[in-house]
Amino acid sequence: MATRHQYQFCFGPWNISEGQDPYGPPTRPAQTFDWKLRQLKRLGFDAMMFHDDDAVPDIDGKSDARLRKEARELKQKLADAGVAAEMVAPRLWFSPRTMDGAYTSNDPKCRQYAIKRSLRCIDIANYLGTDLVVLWLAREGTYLREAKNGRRSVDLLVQALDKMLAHDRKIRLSIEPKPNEPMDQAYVPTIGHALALAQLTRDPKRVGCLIETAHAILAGLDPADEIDFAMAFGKLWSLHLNDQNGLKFDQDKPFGSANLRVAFNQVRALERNGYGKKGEFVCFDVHPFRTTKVEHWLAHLANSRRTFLRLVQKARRFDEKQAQQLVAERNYAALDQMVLEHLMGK
Ligand code: XUL
Ligand code: MN
Repeated sequence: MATRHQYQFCFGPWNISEGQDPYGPPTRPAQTFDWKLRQLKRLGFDAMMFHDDDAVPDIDGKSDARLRKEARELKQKLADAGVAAEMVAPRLWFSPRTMDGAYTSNDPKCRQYAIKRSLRCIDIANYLGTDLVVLWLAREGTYLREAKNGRRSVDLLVQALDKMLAHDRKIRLSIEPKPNEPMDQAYVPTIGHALALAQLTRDPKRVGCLIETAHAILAGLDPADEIDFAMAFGKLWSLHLNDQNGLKFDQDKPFGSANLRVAFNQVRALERNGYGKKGEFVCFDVHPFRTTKVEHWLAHLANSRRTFLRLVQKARRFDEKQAQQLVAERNYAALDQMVLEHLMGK
């Protein structure tokens, strides 16, 4: 272990959310973007991540010139605040035109819209000074398998990625896999799928991935193994740490909230691979509990960052020599208890 470096932290405007769920309305009033930006800095974060329409609201109704103007104004605002833009992600799940999927929609006009919107998202990334575009392929899948042709969907995904790679020779695409929700079954459920898809594109070295803890757990995988796998390929370009209590709706709990040991092992994986050394950010895709009062509205972000930093200390102080000794003796019962004792502390 022992690659010691400072981590840089990030969240998105949507992570200071208002509490609505499929069964009920918001429980907190909306806050302005400027307020969120001030809180980000105050909490010790370094960067903000964006959906295209977080950066330029109502993007579909705006001309390219207007888009450029608003994105540049935002860039200035971020520079004044000393905050970097980490990435921009096209919101391809909200419009009526992405109801049946974006790049894999059965309607060619809708597919065209999705690609055009993605190219505009790349333009925004350029204006904001980041080369990273994140693709959460929210509706690329099916509610019923007979509705789409799986093989054709792979071809359509590759065609869409190729158009984005051709649009800008510097942009990097980070695929954020998720196995389900909103779809019953998604076409790109794991990091293995994302990296395999990258190989089919015109420029595989510019297609990488983003791991979200909750999404890996929803796929029945250990997020630490997903981190090691992606980093073995040099392809982990962003990270959404959070937590998830088993196979149910996407919970976006604070980091470590459901399973501290799983969180510890993610930090160990990041440490051993040197995540962050090339400027990658640790982002927390966490949400406040619906019950959260306005005065406690930022606790999930501050707590996730604190837990992460405490787990970095725990990872760095873990007695590797003793652990390796127990591994050599195949005494996994003692190793198991050693980890628990380490996490519980004195
Ligand atoms: C969805 C999710 C998104 C992406 C950004 O589950 O995690 O917020 O991270 O589009
Ligand atoms: Mn996410």
